[in-house]
Amino acid sequence: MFSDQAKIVIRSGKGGDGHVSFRREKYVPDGGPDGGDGGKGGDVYFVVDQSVNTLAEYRHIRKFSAQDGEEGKKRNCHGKNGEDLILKVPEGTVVYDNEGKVIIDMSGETKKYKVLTGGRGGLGNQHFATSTMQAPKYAKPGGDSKEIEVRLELKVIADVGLVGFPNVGKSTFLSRVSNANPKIGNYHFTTLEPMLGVVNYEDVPEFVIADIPGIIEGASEGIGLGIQFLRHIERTKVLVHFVDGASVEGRDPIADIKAINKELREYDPDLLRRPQIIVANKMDACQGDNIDIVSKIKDAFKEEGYPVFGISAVTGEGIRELLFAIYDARSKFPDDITIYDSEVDPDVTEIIDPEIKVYRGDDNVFYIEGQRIDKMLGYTNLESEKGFLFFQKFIKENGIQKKLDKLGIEDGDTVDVGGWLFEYYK
Ligand SMILES: Nc1nc2c(ncn2[C@@H]2O[C@H](COP(=O)(O)OP(=O)(O)OP(=O)(O)O)[C@@H](O)[C@H]2O)c(=O)[nH]1
Ligand SMILES: [Mg+2]
Repeated sequence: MFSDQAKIVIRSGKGGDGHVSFRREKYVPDGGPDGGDGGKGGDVYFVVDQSVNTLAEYRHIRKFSAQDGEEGKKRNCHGKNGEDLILKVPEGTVVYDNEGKVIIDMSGETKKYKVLTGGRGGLGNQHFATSTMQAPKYAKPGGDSKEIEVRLELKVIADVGLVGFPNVGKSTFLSRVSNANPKIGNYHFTTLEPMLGVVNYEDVPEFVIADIPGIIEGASEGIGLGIQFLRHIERTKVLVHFVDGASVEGRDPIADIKAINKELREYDPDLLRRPQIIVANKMDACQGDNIDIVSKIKDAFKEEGYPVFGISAVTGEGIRELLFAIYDARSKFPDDITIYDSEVDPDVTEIIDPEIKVYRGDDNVFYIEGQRIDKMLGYTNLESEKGFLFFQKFIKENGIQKKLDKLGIEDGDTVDVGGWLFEYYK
């Protein structure tokens, strides 16, 4: 199992209901309303945490919920707010909705993002006393919680990606030049998961290298481990392409380079547009025809103009020079990485009826208009408690409430509903 993808369900907390109660005091036969407000439901956040490197913790648990708000209580007591849910993810995690649209890319400046807002706490009946309605038996229910399924995908952010056939010495190189400690073995697909390392080698400046599992012909059709790991190098600036210069397994390095580049192109033609450095590894084991393999590769790729280096990851030959060349190629690249734009905001409920318009006017009044609104007002008496209740429900169920929230409405603001003016209270 690989820990770079996970599907989870997230849920914000429901708002606590407002409470209906009346003061009971000695000698006071009919106390006024004293029902407290419900607490707000918890929000759901994604937060980048440098100590988290994989999405492993999201593979075993499927559902993550923020806490619900508590109901309001007697004597004007406010219910407790639900606790927020903080989901820690590694930098470079992209969050998608279940249609594959990007919700947020946790990269670059984005370190914390609120995906779902908890329901508002409902107002207790203490707020609803008016001169004509002194004993309101009505309190507002808490705002709904929201539950969605999301897919998390980690697209590692490294400066440099190592690509190549299995067993050519990519991991040996990474272990030699960085702090990483990858598994090395004389067999194919020793590396099963991408690994990052920070270069720590003599006087070479630091940069980050990603070692990914080996690629073989047909990987783009799913052969071997497939090309799914290429997403980890989508955002790298330089590709370092390893081949076995000594042909230990009898392979032809030039044919191998062509084969891997074909797979890269199938995955994303952009990958071939970035700087690529060819490394003929295992030079310590070169014999016969392979001794001048570096110049042979250079000749074969004259057109592409790839720089070619002969090294030995085992003896260290050629490594320092190679690292400086990689560092130079990387430095020429601007420092910004691809950051995916958000395409959807699951926090906003779409207004069900496209005819209903909700907007904030220049006069700072919030307007709710449309044929259906006029119709609703036609059969609803807003001055009666029942009518008002119905109206509240209508606003909520049609997504208008959420839209008002998103527009930044606050207590005391004026709302114009089809010509009727209200003061807004949540
Ligand atoms: N002679 C020689 N052997 C090497 C050199 N570099 C790596 N090897 C050997 O080649 C084998 C494969 O090395 P790895 O680093 O695991 O290769 P890899 O490319 O990461 O392989 P996968 O993870 O399977 O894709 C191991 O037995 C290494 O000891 C080298 O420079 N010279
Ligand atoms: Mg490896």
